[in-house]
Amino acid sequence: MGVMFVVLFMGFLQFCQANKSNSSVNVVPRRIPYVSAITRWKNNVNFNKVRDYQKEARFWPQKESRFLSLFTVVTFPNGGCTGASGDNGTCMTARECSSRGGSANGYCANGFGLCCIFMTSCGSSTSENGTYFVNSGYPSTYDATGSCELTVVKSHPDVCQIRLDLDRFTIAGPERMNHVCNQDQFIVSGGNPVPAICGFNQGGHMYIDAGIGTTNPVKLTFVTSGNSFERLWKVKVTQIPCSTIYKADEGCLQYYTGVSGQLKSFNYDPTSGRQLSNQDYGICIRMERNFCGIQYTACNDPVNNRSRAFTISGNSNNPVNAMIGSGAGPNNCANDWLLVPCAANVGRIQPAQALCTDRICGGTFSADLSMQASSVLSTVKPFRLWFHTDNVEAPVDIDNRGFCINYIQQPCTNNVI
Ligand SMILES: [Ca+2]
Repeated sequence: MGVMFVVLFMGFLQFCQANKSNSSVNVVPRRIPYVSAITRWKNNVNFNKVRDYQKEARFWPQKESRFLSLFTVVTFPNGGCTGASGDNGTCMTARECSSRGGSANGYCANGFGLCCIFMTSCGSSTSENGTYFVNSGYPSTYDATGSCELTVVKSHPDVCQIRLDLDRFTIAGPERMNHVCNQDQFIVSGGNPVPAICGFNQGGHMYIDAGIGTTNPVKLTFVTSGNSFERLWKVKVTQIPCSTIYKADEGCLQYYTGVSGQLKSFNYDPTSGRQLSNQDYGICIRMERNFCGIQYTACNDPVNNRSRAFTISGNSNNPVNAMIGSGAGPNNCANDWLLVPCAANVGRIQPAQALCTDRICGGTFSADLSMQASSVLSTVKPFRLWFHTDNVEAPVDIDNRGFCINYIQQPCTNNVI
């Protein structure tokens, strides 16, 4: 009975210690199964986990191993967890969660820790990795005018990117004539230039360059104005240290990994989504090992008879051919375009196979001037696309949806190098 009490008591001390340090960046499991170091920690006298651990192991190796077997039972990592609600949080003690402004949402670490979720709204500031930025009144919708801002402060000077996951994102869309976001807008400031977006963007993401070292904070702002509209947003804010392998490549607003996937322009929806004006950004796809090319194909459009999965210029209420190149003629892409480096249609017959184009626009996805959609191959490395739109649509460009494109990387062979 006495041993049990000692085990539980020491376990409790260790549990507290495991959460003492702010380690949302480095999620190494903590194992601190020794006694005198804990006493030092308790008294707050020069406690240093690594140093003291090594000292203990050096002077009392047998004692060390004996206590290891007793105390490892309460070891738990102070890392990521999934709360009962499905949201992501950080595993910590109830006290620490409360003092850092989070809310406990289910257990983690076999019940020794609580999954602490950070959720905040207008007018606040956060330095917690994984904070959710939600509309006022969330999970109810918000229907009022105003400006709702979150200030994101780096959790550590080593953080150099911020990833935004648009888990919920419904605000008013762009106006009908020129597709400009002039009612509601989502604005990111303080990092690299990011185009303002609006409309429906659930499932989308953005990477914000936060600079190196201690820099000005990044600000996320939802501006809501104009007509009554049921707005809803929940943006997950993840802080990414420079040294991690999951950092996006430089200059990529969007960054995809994996051999295959799907890319969509903001506010894409085949039924009613309007392509946003004033866009200018890079979309990057990580080159997977042993893949040398990438093939793009317009997504299926389950709604329209003639696919609107790639409608960037022209009046897409009528069939519009693919347009290519950067000149100023009617079949060129001077204003709005998706840049696919040295794109060529898959299966094109020689000798034209060697020809390639860069900008694609119009109402059909193809690297040729054609009414027939085609898969398009690019072997320029790294794999990147650029999307650009100006601030004019009407009267030439009408009801364009933007793009939805599936990609699949192509293995290195004699034909794809
Ligand atoms: Ca335009």
